[in-house]
Amino acid sequence: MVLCYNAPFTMGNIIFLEYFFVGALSLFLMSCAGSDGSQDVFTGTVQDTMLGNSVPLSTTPTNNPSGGNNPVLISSSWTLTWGDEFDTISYANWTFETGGGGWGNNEDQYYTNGDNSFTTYDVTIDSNVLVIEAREEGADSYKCHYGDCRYTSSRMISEGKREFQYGRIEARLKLPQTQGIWPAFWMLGNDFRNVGVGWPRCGEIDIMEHVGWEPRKTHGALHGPGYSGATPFIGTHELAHRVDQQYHIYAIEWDANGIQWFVDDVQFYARTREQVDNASNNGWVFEHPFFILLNVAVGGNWPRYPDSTSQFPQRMYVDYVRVYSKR
Ligand SMILES: [Ca+2]
Repeated sequence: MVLCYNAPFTMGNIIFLEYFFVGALSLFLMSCAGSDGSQDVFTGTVQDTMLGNSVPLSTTPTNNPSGGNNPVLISSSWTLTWGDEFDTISYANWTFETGGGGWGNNEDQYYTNGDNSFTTYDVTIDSNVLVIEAREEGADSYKCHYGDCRYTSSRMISEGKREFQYGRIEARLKLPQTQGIWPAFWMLGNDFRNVGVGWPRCGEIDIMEHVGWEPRKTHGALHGPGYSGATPFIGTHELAHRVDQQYHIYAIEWDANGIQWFVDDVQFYARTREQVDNASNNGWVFEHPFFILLNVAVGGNWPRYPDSTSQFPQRMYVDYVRVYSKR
C-alpha cells in the first residue's frame, strides 16, 4: 500500500509522524471504545532455515473447495499455521485503524472505526466473507486533510495480534474496480512502531495492490531503505478479465533468501535477498516478523482520483487470509 508512494523521500519523517500520530490515536480510541482488543498475541513466527528452496508450483496450496473453515494440510510442503475465514470480524486478529489525514499519499477516504466493514455469506463461493466497503456518501461528519471527507472506508491491521516471519501468506480476494480505487493486501515490519525504526526501515511487502486506472492489473512490491516511495521493487500481473469479476488467490512465499509473488498458481514476480542487497547497499530488511493490513483507499498520488466514470460504493471481498509454514 505504501506509506508514501510517490511522495518525495525527504518527506518521509513528516509522513511517518503523521502516520504514527493517526495510528497511535486510533489504537488509543479502540481501547477506549471497549473493543475486545484481545491481546491474544500470536507471534506465529515461522522459521524456515532451508534457504533458497523455491517451492515447485505443483506443491502450492489449492483453495479449500468447500470454502469452509477447516484448517487443512494442503500439500506435502506447507502446513496451515493461522487463518481467518471471516465468519465474523475478530478483534483477536484485527484492529481498525482510523483517520483521514491522507495516509502519506494524499488519499481522500476517512477510515472509520469498523463502520465500513462487515461479514456476509457469499453464495457464489459458499463461504462467509469480509466486506470492506468504500462509500461516497455520509462522510460529512468526518474531517479529512482537505475538509469534509468525501469518502469513508476501512483499514484493518493485525499489528500486535498476528505477526509472521516467513512462510506463504495468501488471501482470496474479489477486488473493487473503478477510477480512483486502491485496494491493498500488504504487510509492514512489526518494528515500525514497537521498536520505532519507522518506515521504510521496517520494510513493506505489498502482496496485492490494484489501482483503478488499470482494470485488469495488480502489483506486488517491496519497500525498504533505499527503495521506497516511487522507487520500490515492483512486479505486475494482468488477468484476462477485470479484477472485480472473480475471486483470486493473491500470495507471497517468503523465506530468508527471497520473496515470490503469485496470483492463483501463477508466479509473476520474485526478488532475492541478494538482488535487493546488491541494489540497495545491503537494504534487505525482511528478516523479522511482519503484520498484515487489508484496506481500500480512495484517491491518492498513485491511483489519482475518482472522476465522472467512478461508481460507489465499491467493495473488496475477502474470503480468507491464511498463513502457511514449511513442513
Ligand atoms: Ca470465508
